[in-house]
Amino acid sequence: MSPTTGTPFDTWLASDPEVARLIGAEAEREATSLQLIASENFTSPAVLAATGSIFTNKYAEGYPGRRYYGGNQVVDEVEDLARDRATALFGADHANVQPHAGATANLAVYQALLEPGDTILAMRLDHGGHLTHGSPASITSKIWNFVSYGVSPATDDPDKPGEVIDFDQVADIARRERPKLIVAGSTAYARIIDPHPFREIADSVGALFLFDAAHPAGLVAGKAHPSPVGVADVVTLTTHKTLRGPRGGAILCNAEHAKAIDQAVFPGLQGGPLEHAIAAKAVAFAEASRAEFRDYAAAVVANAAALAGALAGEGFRLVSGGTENHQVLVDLRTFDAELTGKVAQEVLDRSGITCNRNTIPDDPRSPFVTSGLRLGSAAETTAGMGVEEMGRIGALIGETLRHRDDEAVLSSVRAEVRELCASFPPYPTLTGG
Ligand code: DSN
Repeated sequence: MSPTTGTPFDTWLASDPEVARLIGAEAEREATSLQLIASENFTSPAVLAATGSIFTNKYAEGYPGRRYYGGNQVVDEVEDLARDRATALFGADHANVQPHAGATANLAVYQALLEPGDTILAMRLDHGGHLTHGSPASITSKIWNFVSYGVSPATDDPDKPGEVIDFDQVADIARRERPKLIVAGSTAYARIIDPHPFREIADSVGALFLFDAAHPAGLVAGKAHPSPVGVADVVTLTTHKTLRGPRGGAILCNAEHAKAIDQAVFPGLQGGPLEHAIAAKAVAFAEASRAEFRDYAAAVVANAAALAGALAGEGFRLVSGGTENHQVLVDLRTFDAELTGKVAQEVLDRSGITCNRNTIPDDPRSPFVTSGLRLGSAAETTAGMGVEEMGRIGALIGETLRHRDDEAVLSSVRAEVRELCASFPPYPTLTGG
């Protein structure tokens, strides 16, 4: 049953049975398999409703009170609401809620603060950085000069396993390269990122400091992680990962950079804002300001730790020895030297366990193949799973990968996954589950 069942969407979609069928099929997939991609979540029905609202009809180039088209009285109210809720939630001076994605938000910040050719110091992609942190495949590396820092080497000491951001290295490279901007943040890093050492290093070389909080935004909002707001000059986020809102981005900054950031987003980079997504961002910011969201953020972290513990028990090596956020980064090589991330992802998919392959620090395999898997607890925590279920999921992952050529085992795991998911439907109020 689709999450739109019983809502007006269901009636409206009757005119397009093909798309209606696909929405139903995706709803079925999401409800009957485990969603462990660290950058995904299940939004609330309210976020879904706002995303599907008639704000999608309206052109609104510009900002509240300064639009290029008429008829924006209501849109102005909704965008102001989203901005006010974002600044209140994160304690920021200014919010721009128009970026279509986290990647666009980062591009806008570079454009606002830098000149083409300026040097940016950011995290290495193969150590957990993002494409917009200077990947050769990204436009960012064609416009700006990126230099990168990484994590420390892995050790055999369980008390100091390494693979954490090496601040001595960050400081050394900053002194040598004199970047105009230092970027903190990652897509595959299971530890808390403390903004303060980055601030000190940035100040020591006269650099600006961007904290890309795409992944931990919800953990920051839910007070499970330290806030970079007020420490970094600018903070970018995505609204759809741990923050549990609609797909999109946002930028928070101090008053000094507000005008430049706004101009960089529009007209610098984007045209008309997606006001239906902005309405949904407003809903998500309000939801994340409630007391329950703090419980949620704490549960996300506890669940990731439980999943990490279960996976370690199955014989997997965990990059950095464990987790302090919503992610677990698994090195498959100790479990099975022949097993690649690509094969593991595909086999787990067949068992109903959805995750993504990921490079691990200094991965000998290509980014398309990889030696690692990235898993996340944000979505299934929303569905109501707890540490007990995470233990069961860790065991199911071990069983699947240990017997990956045995169809009977894969079918039996698939059945167990269905049973587990049936007890934790992501949209119980809409599907009657
Ligand atoms: N694709 C996002 C992630 O999975 O982390 C980053 O852009």
